[in-house]
Amino acid sequence: FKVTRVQTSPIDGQKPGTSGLRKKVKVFVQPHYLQNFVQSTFNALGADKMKGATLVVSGDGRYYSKDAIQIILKMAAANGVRRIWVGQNGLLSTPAVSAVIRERVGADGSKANGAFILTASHNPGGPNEDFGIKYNMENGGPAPEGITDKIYSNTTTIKEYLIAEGLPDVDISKIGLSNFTGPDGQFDVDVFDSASDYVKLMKSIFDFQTIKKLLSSPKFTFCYDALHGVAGAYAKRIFVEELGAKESSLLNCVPKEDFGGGHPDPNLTYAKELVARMGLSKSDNNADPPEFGAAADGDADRNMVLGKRLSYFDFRFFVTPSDSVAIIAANAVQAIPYFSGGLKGVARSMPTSAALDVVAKHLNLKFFEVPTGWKFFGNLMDADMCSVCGEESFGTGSDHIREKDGIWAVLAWLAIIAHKNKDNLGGDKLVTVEDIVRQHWSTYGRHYYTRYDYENVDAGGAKELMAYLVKLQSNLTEVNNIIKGIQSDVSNVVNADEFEYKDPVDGSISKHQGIRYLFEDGSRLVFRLSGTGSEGATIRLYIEQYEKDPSKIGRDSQEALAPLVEVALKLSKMQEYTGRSAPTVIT
Ligand code: VG1
Ligand code: CO
Repeated sequence: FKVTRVQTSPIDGQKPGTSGLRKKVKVFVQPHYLQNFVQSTFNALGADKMKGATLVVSGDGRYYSKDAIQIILKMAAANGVRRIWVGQNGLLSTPAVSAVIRERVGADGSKANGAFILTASHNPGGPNEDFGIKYNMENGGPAPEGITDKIYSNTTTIKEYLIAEGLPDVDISKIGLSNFTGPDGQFDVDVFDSASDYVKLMKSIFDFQTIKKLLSSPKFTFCYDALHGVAGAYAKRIFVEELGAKESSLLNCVPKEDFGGGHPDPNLTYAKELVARMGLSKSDNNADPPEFGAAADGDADRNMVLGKRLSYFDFRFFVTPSDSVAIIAANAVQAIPYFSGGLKGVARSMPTSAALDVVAKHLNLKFFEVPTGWKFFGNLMDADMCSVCGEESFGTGSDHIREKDGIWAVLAWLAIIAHKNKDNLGGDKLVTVEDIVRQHWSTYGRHYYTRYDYENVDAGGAKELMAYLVKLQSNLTEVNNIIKGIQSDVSNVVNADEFEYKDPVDGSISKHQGIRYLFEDGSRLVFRLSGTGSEGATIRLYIEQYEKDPSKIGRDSQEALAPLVEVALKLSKMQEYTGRSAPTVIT
């Protein structure tokens, strides 16, 4: 092939958000759109770095991925990249990409320098929905802000991009190596099995034998919903082939370009089939719901964990992601061989509940609070300061890679359940997910928690709401007067700020990371604008209340939080600014 320079001009709006650039497919297919972003990334990393590099290119398999992969292959070849690794059919989960960068060694001893991940994560896919792209670095984690800022600034000045002319499309459905020759020498495309590196890593972290014993116990039933995302490419290998789960325990585990028309976001609203399988309510007459249910998002970095509930009005027991990371941290050393030497530290994103803080304090662990988005955890992990971390948005993970990891989180839960039942598999009743969570609450107290999302609201109104809340903060007396007028029995706001983070490793500062109202009793209200949407603005409101009294930890969370919710909505004038009387999604 030869290298052609294509003239182009800047296209507006290519600023990467919380996790890469996410737009409607219709935007991505515009002439030069993807090419501008990819060349801007190559330029941000530096021509020297790209010459001879090994890059991974793959993603969650959503619509437009296959075309995008061929374009990136040709641009990489033209920019002097030496070889590209592609998961079969272009499929690699986000955590698997991270694992491949860190662990995989090519036949010739090569290691990856970075990756383009093609995903819009939990956003729907298809010709009328979203596509996305992000770049991950040599440590396996998302590019830090220093790089994404450079990429964005390059997109505003770009004049040309390089593309290999005469390089044929590569058949990515077949495993194997293709060699090509260009002006700089050889260029290889290596199509490899999407699952094996990741499966190998999971087997080195967990004791698969113990988990297998649990899954084969007739008392334990299991269900996993991949929502037609890329987790399906791993679920059968891990849960069925390695751990012996029944095939019927897998739901929606065939990856689809449009996620079967669904919204691949593992929460109680969108993971409908799983929720139904777990038994919606007693009237559903689902006599035997599974003991344990879990789901993943499109790119398989998120997880939702549900347990069977046999107490009052509904069957399923929902584990809040904030509790999940706290419970994993509290049990990791005993239940997961990878952590048997102890935890280096733990971390959560700012809006995530303080359940993890309490565990860190009890266990005397280093603790960090970082802005939303996984890129902030990576530095801590590279510096050996953090082993387990999580976000309220169904993201949980550890320093085995530099992304959150949906299947790892499910394995962590299975390992904990197996550990708690290790002498009990023959007994009358297993220790359940619900037992584990309630036991945790009675030791550490409970953080009632909910998140209200107002999706795709008018961007102007959303900005005004945030500006109003920032201004209001300067006068706490007024804030407390307003609150007392709404609800007399909530405690006082003692502090309010816009969250700002100074990275303890590289000293970089991230500002405007969300508005916090902190109450005397530990309750919090947090307001943020989402950085992953593709249209309009999404406001996220996070509401949290801490309860230490064991006699008060068993309430329904929406009921317990109702007074604070009312305060949050009225204080922020939510309806006035957004025109919405109710959120789009409550988690
Ligand atoms: C959301 C979540 C955040 C998460 C991010 C990427 O971002 O709130 O916690 O890290 O999505 O997750 P935002 O800016 O929309 O609130 V994923 O699974 O979309 O890569
Ligand atoms: Co995701």
